[in-house]
Amino acid sequence: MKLIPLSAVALCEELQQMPQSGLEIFAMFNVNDIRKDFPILSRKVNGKPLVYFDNAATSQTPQQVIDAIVDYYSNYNANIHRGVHTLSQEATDLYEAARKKIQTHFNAKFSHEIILTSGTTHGINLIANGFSSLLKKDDEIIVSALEHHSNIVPWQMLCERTGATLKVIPMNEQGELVMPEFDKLLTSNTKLVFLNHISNALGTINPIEYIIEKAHAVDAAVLIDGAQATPHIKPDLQALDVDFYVASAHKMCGPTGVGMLYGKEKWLKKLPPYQGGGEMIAEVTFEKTTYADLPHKFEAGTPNIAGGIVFGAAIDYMNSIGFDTIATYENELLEYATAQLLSIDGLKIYGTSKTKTSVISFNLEGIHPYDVGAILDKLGIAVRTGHHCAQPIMDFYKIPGTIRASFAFYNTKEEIDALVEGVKKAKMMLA
Ligand code: 7TS
Repeated sequence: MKLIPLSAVALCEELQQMPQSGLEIFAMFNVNDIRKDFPILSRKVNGKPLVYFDNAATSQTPQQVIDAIVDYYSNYNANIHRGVHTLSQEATDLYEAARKKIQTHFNAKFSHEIILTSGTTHGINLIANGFSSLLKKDDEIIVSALEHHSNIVPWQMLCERTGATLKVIPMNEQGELVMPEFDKLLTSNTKLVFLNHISNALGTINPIEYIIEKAHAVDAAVLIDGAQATPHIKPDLQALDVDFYVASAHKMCGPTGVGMLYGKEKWLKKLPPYQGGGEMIAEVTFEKTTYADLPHKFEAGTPNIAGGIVFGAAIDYMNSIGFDTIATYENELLEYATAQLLSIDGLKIYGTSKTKTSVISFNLEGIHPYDVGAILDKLGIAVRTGHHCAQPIMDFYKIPGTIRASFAFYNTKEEIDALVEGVKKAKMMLA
C-alpha cells in the first residue's frame, strides 16, 4: 500500500515518479466537472453556497449513485435468494454481482469472504460476538489509542463476556502509534489485534502492514477498521494478508446502512453466526438447525438489497475517477489547507503525522470548538466539532474536542479559502 506523503516536496517527487499515464490522469482531473456529478454541492446553506467539509462523517452522493437507487426501485425491487419469479432472480443476480464487485475491488480471494453488513459498526460487532466462544480468561486483545468508539466498546464487551484483557497501543503527540510499545504488548497470550487503518479524528495512516506481520508471528488475528481508508485508497486484502477488514459504503459515495466485512475463509468458517433467522440456515427442525454456507451464514433476514447493489455502483463511480488521482488531489488540498490554517495566529492542528489523509483537526486558543463550528455553519461551511467518537484521543490532548475539516476529491482550494476566512471571522467574534 502506498502511503500518502504530507510535504509538497514529497508530492512533487511522487508526481515525477508516477508513470506517464498517472500524470496524464492527474492532468485530466477537472474538479469542476466532478462537482457537476454531485447535485447537493450546488445548494445553499444559510444563504451561502454549501462548503461540505464533513466527508469523514459521510461522503456526498453523485448522480450516478442516486440513479442506481432509482433504477433499483423502479425496475428490480423484490426480495432475494428466495423467489422463482423473474424480479426476485434479477434482484438476486444484481446483489450477488455487487458482492463480486466488492471482492474484486478489495482483491479478496473468494466472493463468499465478503459479508454485506449495515456498516463498519455492524461488521466489528459481528466479529466481536463471534469471538465470545473462542476466547478464554488470560487471553489478550490489543486495540490502539486512535480508535473510534465502535472499535473500543465491542471489545470491552467481549472482554466482559470472556474475562480476556484489553491492552492499548499508546499514541504520541503527533497522533501516531508508538510501535516499540506495540512490540512490547504482543505476547503468546495475544489472540486478537484491532485497529483502524486511518484515524477518523486525526487522519493518521497507521502502519498496518507491520502490525499484521508482527501479530501473525504470535498467531493473533488482525481486524482492520477501514472506514476512513476506503474513501481514499484501495486496500489489497490478499497482499495485506489481513484476517478481517470492515468498511461503510456511505463514506465512499454510497448509501447509508450498508457496508462490508471481509473475513478470511478459514475464520468465517470457524466463527458462529451473529444472528439467527431466515436465509442463514441450511435446515431447521425443533431439535437442531444447521447453517447455510458462506456468506449467507452471516446474513440473516432480508438485507439492505438496494444498498448492496448501489454500493457496487459507488465503487464503480470512485474507480472511474481512480484512487491514485483521488489520493494525489486530496493530498494537494491537505497541503494547501494545512499551510493556510497555520497562518492563523493561535490555531493548533492536532495530528501532524507525515503519513496522513485529508483530515485536519484543529482548535483556536481559548475558544470552544463548538462555537467555531456554529459560526462556520452560519457561513454555509459544514465541519464536525466535538470528540468525533474518539474520546480517548481528546483525553490524551486534554481538550474537549476539535474542529474537524475533512476533504474529499470534489472539494476545492476556493472552498478552503472560505474556511480560512470563516475561521478568522470566528476568531474575531469569539476572542
Ligand atoms: N470506524 C471509524 C474509523 C469511523 O470513522 C467510523 C465513523 C466508524 C468506525 C463507524 O462507522 P459506521 O458507518 O458504522 O457509523 N466515523 C464517523 C466520523 O468520524 N464522524 O461521523 C462518523
